[in-house]
Amino acid sequence: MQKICIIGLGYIGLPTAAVFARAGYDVVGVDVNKKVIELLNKGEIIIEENGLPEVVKEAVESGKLRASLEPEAADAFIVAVPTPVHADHTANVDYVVSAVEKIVPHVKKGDVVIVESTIPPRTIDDVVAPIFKEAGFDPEKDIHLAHCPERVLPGRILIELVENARIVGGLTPEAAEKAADVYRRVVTGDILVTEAVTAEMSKLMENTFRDVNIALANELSKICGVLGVDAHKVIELANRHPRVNLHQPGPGVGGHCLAVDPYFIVEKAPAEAQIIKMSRDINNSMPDYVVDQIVRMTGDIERPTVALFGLTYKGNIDDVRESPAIEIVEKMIENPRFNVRVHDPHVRDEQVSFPLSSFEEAVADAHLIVILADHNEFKQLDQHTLVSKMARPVVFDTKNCTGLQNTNGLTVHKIGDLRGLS
Ligand code: SAJ
Repeated sequence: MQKICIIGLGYIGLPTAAVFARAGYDVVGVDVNKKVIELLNKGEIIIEENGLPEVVKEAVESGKLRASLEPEAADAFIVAVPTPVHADHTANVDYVVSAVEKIVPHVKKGDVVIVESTIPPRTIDDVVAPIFKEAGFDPEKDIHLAHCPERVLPGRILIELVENARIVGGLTPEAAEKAADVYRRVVTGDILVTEAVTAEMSKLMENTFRDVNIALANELSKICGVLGVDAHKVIELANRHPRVNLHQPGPGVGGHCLAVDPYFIVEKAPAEAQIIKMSRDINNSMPDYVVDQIVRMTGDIERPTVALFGLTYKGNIDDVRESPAIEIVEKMIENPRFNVRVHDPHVRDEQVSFPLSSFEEAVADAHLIVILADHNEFKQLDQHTLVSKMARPVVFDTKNCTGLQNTNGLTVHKIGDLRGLS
């Protein structure tokens, strides 16, 4: 096994290509984006990821990594293209299908074909294998077909690609073993071999586990809002039990994984996937819940100035995909009752369709600041500055991250702790 062809040079495919090249494989990376190909062949990239520019540059300079618009013959093929969703939340596997169709003419008997893209359960069996069958292969005998889901966290991709345990699910046991061999040269974490459909379900359940648990925390926060209890204290105390791990409530669940993957299970077993579907609904209800609380907090003011802080789906990143904060901002801007200001030190103007304010502009004469992302900048907000600059010093912290206190003229409400609200 020497040469690997990787289809899709995005957040997963590119670091994978670079890490495999560093480990000694001859890697050709394939993408439909001409600019990505041209840049990569010069050792440059457009993706932001810790340490990646250096690893890519070295791999290209050593001759182990190059890029091409077309796939070519190799010993192993790895598909790492996005799986977008349709408007009804079902998975759109068109990119996976077209990537596989593109490699088929270059695949020979005995090659390994791995799909890393997140896919609904049974996609390898019911969608990918039939493409090879159609092309005259026996997918169980002629090739080694497997699903090996990626499970890295942006910011830590280069570390997690190597250190995380990997699940390798084969269409046959032999396929799983052959695919596992591809990773063994690179991965120091455990390699866990199984069937393709089990690997598909495992990946989806990792993110579903988090989504369902966050929904439970969000439901708890609503219940505590009604009962006059501090949900954060409840979580802190309950989590002292050795086998309990309640998650944190927030303004909703964003990103392109947790807010998306559970639907791939719902799509395949809608009657059975009850908790999973309900959890999605609960998490999706949070932006409206936040806006309802803002209305409560400002009901006595004619046209309150509300400063919304943080747009990204989680803290200290610049990614606004599927962000509940964006939904909240849009709902607030639509509502003529409010004078809305939006501030996020991690987001650039061209990423959003509404104007952004500096911290000073956003805070000046505001009646309420709403924290929607746990950026470090917001964890360090200065109590005195807020009290002196705001028209009415009230903060609604939906991420429970600021550490601001209900003292010295400041009022602090939190999702999960609305005891101060009449
Ligand atoms: N969130 C809460 N409460 C919590 C934890 C998270 O409201 O207690 C929210 C966050 O604010 C955010 C969302 O959930 O809006 C998702 O954030 P995250 O950090 O949990 O996950 P992602 O989407 O950045 O990355 C996940 C990871 N999966 C798991 O941790 C199981 C990552 O390892 C996967 O590689 C990635 O999904 C993926 O590609 O599937």
